[in-house]
Amino acid sequence: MKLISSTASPFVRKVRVVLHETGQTGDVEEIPVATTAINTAPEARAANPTGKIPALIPDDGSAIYDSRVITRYLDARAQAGLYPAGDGIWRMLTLEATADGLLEAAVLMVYEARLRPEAQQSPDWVEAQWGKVCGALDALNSDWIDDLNGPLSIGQIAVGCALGYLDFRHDARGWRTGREPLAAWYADFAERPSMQATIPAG
Ligand SMILES: N[C@@H](CCC(=O)N[C@@H](CS)C(=O)NCC(=O)O)C(=O)O
Repeated sequence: MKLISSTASPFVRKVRVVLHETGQTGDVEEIPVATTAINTAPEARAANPTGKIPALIPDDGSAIYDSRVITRYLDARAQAGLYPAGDGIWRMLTLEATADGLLEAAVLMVYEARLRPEAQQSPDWVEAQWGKVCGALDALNSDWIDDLNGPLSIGQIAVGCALGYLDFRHDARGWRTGREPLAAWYADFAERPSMQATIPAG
């Protein structure tokens, strides 16, 4: 299998952590690309019509995207149990969506600063995105700690990668302040070998 990837992308990181946690790193050849919302790498466009990464190309050549689909595919392939059976799946997918929603807002903030000419940037829009990040952080801190402390799951991996991205790109915002339970959970989770092996760079 081939993974269209980047060491800076938190969505790719979710996939890379799942590969580590499920013992599948040796089954994947990573194809690193430099792609942005306004300058799409040809490999990303060829694998995903929206040009976004990650995209996974299994050996039969049919691409799978986005990160949520890829992680579920890899979990099924390894029968790893990162997604619960039965009704628990809905709460798990909601946790994953909370982390991904946080990430989407955090990534858009970076695009605004890096990709849009300074005169066109909107501080109000950036703060509105940060408001979404904070909403997700507050929910994780108050409603999801028991789930985060349960058996390893896709929800934990998604939240771990989201918080890692805040440290990587938005460290000055101080997301831990007033969210001690979430900060304590992340301090432990970040020590997992899968997280240490996928620390973002670039
Ligand atoms: N919902 C997608 C989001 C992926 C995404 O936004 N990836 C970013 C990199 S972190 C990207 O490819 N950006 C380029 C673009 O927006 O065209 C997923 O979970 O895979």
